[in-house]
Amino acid sequence: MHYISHFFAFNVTQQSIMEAKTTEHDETVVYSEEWLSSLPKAKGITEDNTYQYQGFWFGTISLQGLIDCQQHFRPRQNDVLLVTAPKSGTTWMKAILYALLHRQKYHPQDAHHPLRQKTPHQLVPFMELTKPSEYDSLFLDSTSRIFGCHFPIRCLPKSITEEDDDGSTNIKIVYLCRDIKDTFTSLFHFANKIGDCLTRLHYEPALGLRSSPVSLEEAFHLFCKGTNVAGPIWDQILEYWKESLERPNKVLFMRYEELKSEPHAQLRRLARFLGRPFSPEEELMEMVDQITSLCSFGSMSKLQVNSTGHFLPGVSNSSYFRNGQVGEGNKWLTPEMAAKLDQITQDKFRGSGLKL
Ligand code: PAP
Repeated sequence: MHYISHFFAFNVTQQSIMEAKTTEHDETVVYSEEWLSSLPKAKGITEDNTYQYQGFWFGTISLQGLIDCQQHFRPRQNDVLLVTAPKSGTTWMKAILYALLHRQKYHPQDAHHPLRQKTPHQLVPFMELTKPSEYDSLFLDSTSRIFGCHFPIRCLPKSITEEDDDGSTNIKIVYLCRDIKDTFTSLFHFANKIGDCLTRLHYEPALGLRSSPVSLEEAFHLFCKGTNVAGPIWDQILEYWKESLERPNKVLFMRYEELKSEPHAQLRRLARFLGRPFSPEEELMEMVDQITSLCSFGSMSKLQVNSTGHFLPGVSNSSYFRNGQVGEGNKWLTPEMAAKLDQITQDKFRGSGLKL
């Protein structure tokens, strides 16, 4: 058994990444208050407390979901796992994946398309929020199970990361990241929406979510320290980047900004990776454009299901749709904050070939 639980937030080296890839998960861990209290603990941004496990920081719910996943998840052929750091475009990519993989059954222009009735988070559940007993039952009417999560690659069970003997892979991983300053800005706003919402609803803080607003300065400090969910964000991104270079058939590395600037090209790239390229007939009937339109910010954010209610107790669905712009970080951060994030990003990614 090998743990990397005391990994230092700003110290991911090439060697540690290689080590992490061989990390064995402790099958005997039992999620409990006692076990939590054995882990390093720190303030989070969206959570009151986060806990460090295998080198990354998690809220209580995500940690419970992770342990369940490590111990009970068994992949099936055609499964897809979407991984993101929080606020990198998860909701958007969930919608795209759902529309793409179900396009035969549900035409994107269908007025009763599931994406017009349910939030992307209901159709593509977070692994963090899914009980082992639901791994199959949530997908009874579907051949493809699509899950989302914020788990670092080193934390995924081998059943997900390893390939079959013949080199084929039974679960594909789509990794989406976003400009770090924009991700932070989005996270900061989201954290304060949660605070708002919880106070309004007098919601019991059962999910461990923040119960009061956080200042820009404090959120920034915690983000740089890396004690937010799936933080340090740079380490999560870097590990998936390296894996995508080593195993391009297993991990597809995507960027929010590219999805914005060239949605059609990125959608085709995604479809090819998933083994579901658009046929000439589909191209002719402009299926790519129809999926892009259905999943666009303008279309999704206006739907009643996304602008009212809450799929997660105490968190309004509308808080997943702020404005979906590129470059917001430069508007909200002071020049010093922006420069600091740029510097950390540059230092962390140096030599990796990755630029964000
Ligand atoms: P999550 O990781 O907690 O699920 P996530 O969906 O990644 O959250 O973050 C929401 C962000 O994605 C918001 O960004 P913003 O705060 O900068 O506005 C949200 O607006 C954006 N977003 C949601 N849906 C879309 C979409 N269809 N197109 C573009 N951006 C979107």
